[in-house]
Amino acid sequence: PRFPVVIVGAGPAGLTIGNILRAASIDCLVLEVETREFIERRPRAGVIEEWAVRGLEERGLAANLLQRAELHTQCEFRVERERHRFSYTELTGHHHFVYPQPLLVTDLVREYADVRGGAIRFGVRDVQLHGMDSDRPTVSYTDPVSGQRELVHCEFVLGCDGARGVTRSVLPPQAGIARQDYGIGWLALLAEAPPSSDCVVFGIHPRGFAGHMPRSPEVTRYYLECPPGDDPENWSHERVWTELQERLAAADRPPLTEGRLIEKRVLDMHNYVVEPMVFGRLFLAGDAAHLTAPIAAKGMNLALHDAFLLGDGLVAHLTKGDSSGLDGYSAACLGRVWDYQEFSQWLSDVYHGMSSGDAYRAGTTLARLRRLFESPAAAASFAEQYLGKSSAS
Ligand code: RFL
Repeated sequence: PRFPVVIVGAGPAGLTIGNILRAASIDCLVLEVETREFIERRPRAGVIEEWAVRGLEERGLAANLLQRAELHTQCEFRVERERHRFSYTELTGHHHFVYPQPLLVTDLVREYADVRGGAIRFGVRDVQLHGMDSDRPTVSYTDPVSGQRELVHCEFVLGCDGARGVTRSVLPPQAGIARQDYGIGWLALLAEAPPSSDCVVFGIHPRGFAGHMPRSPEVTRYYLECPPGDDPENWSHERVWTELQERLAAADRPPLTEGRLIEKRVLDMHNYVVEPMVFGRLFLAGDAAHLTAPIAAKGMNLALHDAFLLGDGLVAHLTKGDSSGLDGYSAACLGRVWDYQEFSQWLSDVYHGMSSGDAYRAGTTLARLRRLFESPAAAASFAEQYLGKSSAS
């Protein structure tokens, strides 16, 4: 078979690009290693920035999101049992949307496969790329039903297969990959419990960072800083709730509402950036190209940003012969990527300074927080970065 574009990975990046291509009647094939049921349920991100929602809306992909997402206008820091509200919408006029990633993926896959008639294969095995530095690239994979190897001829391959995918592995050894490791773990939890506050809460505590993120009226995401590589089995129900109660405590608030833990995973906080994001006919997008630890909730937003630029660039190239978008793709993405990486690093220092065991870092962390609460200029700068650059490019 022959498709102008093969997309490896049906996450937010791959599916958004597929939808943009189908809207321009360009044929593409999406190859996904998991089943459809699995990707429609995989819990992950929740926070989507305003410009990203606008970008989805302009491409006809935000109808359910706009009906069902919650709007967030403020967050709260809890430090030394005191609460500090931070109303970023008051400062900027902008807000966050909260819409669980599985719901967005469900919307995108329905629109792509069932409405726009895009081709997609689930459960494929052993995807391999060939000839990315030629003008006749091919992609091969094992079909899960027949067990046969299939070979697809194409013009472009899009590596949208996330942090653990295979497409990045065909980059030549001289490709630049910048890496950074915080040496910190986060226990990522989903609790069957209503949120205990109307907004995101950050607990900055000598025992370690803790986060509270409302996801829906029934489900709340929590994070607990832990050693990197820690075993989730070390974290019993009792231990999790004791630590959350302590690290998120505020003198004037009742204890958190507890509930059954339905997800418990340890994430090692690390980052990488592939630069440039293009190798011959292979274009990387989303987590395949750059990972930001979920510290600042930026990963899916960056994936969507790449997807808009790459989708639009491919449409211009394939329908009008205008390759300016594709030529400028990597540089246009990396501006935002590095901006968000830097913010994530700044925020990591704030979240983890108190628990670093280093009195000097603890002191500078408290100074940063005081500046944020007391200086309008510092507050405005934080709000701008927390919300993400508002223009879509
Ligand atoms: P995805 O979503 O990982 O999708 C990649 C897809 O490729 C498939 N795949 C393959 N397919 C074929 N062949 C192979 N060899 C393949 N290998 C993998 C995978 O099955 C999958 O379906 O990448 P994409 O599209 O780049 O999207 C990136 C986002 O998913 C990611 O950045 C966010 O989830 C990060 N993130 C957050 N981002 C935000 O913007 N806001 C948040 O609030 C936020 N919270 C989070 C997060 C990530 C988290 N985890 C689990 C790391 C919270 C958590 C806990």
